[in-house]
Amino acid sequence: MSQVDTELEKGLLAILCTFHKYAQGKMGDLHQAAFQSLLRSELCHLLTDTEQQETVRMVFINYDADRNQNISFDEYVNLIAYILRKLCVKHGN
Ligand SMILES: [Ca+2]
Repeated sequence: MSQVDTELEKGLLAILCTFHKYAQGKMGDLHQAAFQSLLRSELCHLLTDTEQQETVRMVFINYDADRNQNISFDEYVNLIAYILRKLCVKHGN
């Protein structure tokens, strides 16, 4: 890969690296506990109630589109897209 140095490229790599930091299992997906750790540690300023087990469970259920009890990279990207849309609205765009 060529040198990555723009803010957007750094942000995109941070999204990818954060997923892999927490991903476990054969498929490299996020189990519920790992997903919870990711939300609590990495998204606690953008998502509310990340300390609440029930809130995290509901987010997990909402984004586990294929209901296999794991969050795949594509499902994680859907959550990231949701957060980005929320930020866009918040900032009036
Ligand atoms: Ca899934």
